[in-house]
Amino acid sequence: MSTINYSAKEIRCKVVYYGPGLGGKTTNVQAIYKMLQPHERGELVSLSAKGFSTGTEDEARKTRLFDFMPLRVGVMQGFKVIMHMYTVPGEAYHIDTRRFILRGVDGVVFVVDSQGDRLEANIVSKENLYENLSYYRIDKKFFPLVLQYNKRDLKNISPIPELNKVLNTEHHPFYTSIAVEGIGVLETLQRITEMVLVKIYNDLEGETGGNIK
Ligand SMILES: Nc1nc2c(ncn2[C@@H]2O[C@H](COP(=O)(O)OP(=O)(O)OP(=O)(O)O)[C@@H](O)[C@H]2O)c(=O)[nH]1
Ligand SMILES: [Mg+2]
Repeated sequence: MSTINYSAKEIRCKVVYYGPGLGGKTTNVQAIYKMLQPHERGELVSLSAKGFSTGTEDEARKTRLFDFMPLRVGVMQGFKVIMHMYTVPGEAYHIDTRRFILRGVDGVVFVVDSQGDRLEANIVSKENLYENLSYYRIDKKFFPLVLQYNKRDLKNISPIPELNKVLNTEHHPFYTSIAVEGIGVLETLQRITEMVLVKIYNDLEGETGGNIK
């Protein structure tokens, strides 16, 4: 849920990058961190398995709690808008952490791992997202959600129409990406930002009868 601070003239909102383990959520946030100027974003805090894991490099990369980065996304009706970006740990067993991170969410980017052998993991993760949105009584019909079909550089990927058929029956906006190269990352971010801002604006207008100031 976005918060509005009238004296500071500031709106804060929350976007969560969701999806199966090792799909590319953290890579998205890292790419955004690199591509934006320091005055557009704060520091990136990553709580990964590094230091806890004795396994492979991928094991060490896995998000243990979350990644967090604040972004300055612009001004709306004279209010400065700050977006708090989070990623969840995609690994199936982090079920409680994912629910906790979703609390108060304003929008979600669902990062799909396009590899054919990850289809089932994508489906399970999307179902888990919907369960958690229901838990917070979020009406999925009006909720800002963007899909990102990631890892399009790999050979063993499913075609987009196939992915859409299985993972996007609700016709959410979708983007293709190669997050490791920063391709498609800012486009995805821009779209979810627009959708969240429109939703906040409409909600505020509803609450204030059109008199947001
Ligand atoms: N080839 C390729 N690899 C990618 C791409 N995006 C991410 N990766 C790789 O996929 C692996 C996992 O990426 P992460 O960003 O850590 O995945 P995650 O979704 O945050 O994973 P969890 O934290 O476990 O949920 C890393 O080795 C990345 O370099 C991509 O577009 N193409
Ligand atoms: Mg991660």
